Amino acid sequence: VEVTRDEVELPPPAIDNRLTVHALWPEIDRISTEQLQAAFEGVGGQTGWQLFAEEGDMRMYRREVEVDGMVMDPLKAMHKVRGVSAREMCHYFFNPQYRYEWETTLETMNIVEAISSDTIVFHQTFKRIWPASQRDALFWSHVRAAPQQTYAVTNHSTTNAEYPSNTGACIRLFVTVCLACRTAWPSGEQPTRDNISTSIAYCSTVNPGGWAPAGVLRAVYKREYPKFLKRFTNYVVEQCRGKPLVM
Ligand code: 16C
Repeated sequence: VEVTRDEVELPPPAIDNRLTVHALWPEIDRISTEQLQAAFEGVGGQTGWQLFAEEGDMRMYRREVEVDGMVMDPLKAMHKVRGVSAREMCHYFFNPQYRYEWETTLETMNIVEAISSDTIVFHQTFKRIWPASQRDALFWSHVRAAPQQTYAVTNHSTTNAEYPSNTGACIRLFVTVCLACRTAWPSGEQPTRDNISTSIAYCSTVNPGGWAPAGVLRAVYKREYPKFLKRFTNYVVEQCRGKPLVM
């Protein structure tokens, strides 16, 4: 069997055993499992999610949460994309070599620790939101396969003595993000680019880590989250065009 370069780099279908011996493994496994489970839970009825953006198949919901006057609104977005698989989606979201091409909030990205083929620790700085101070984040990122043609990437803040927080110009923010994707196609058929569709659930909670004006912050995320999800999904569709489908 000939394996193309792209296939080699795609997220592995099983957990990399270099991860399971790492000190972060119990936390990574627990949070990734919780996030993936919550990602596909509904948003209707008494769940408290309020719709704030809608375009085509994309819907974005938030819950208003403030702690000591700081906005920490959880976000949940649902989308559906045709012609690309869950594995391909997660490949482009996880892999640092593509990040500057779709991530518009980014100023810098550094790999702090490459733990395994499915787990990397990143340090990122973000564009400044006036009039707040610039932010940075230090987080692990883990990609995994799950039953029912599902792949998910979970990002969650961590600490590292070599990357202390709040020492320079940046205030450290805290994130928990999950991009969960599930691919379906008509029963009785083989999956192809023409008949697959991938359901996406993107969940994000950002704790700004220090003072930032609530009104500005809500206005920024209402604009930036839809922009991110549209741009990222279009980017993956473009990247996959004309390439063999990888499930
Ligand atoms: O999930 C996304 N990206 C991943 C790979 O980078 C990763 C990143 C998570 C960080 C999310 C926090 C981003 C804070 C950006 C603040 C600066 C925005 C400036 C834009 C204006 C020019 O999981 C995709 C992330 C899409 C982020 C959309 C923006 C969300 C803003 C939330 C409020 C942040 C509070 C900042 C306090 C000043």
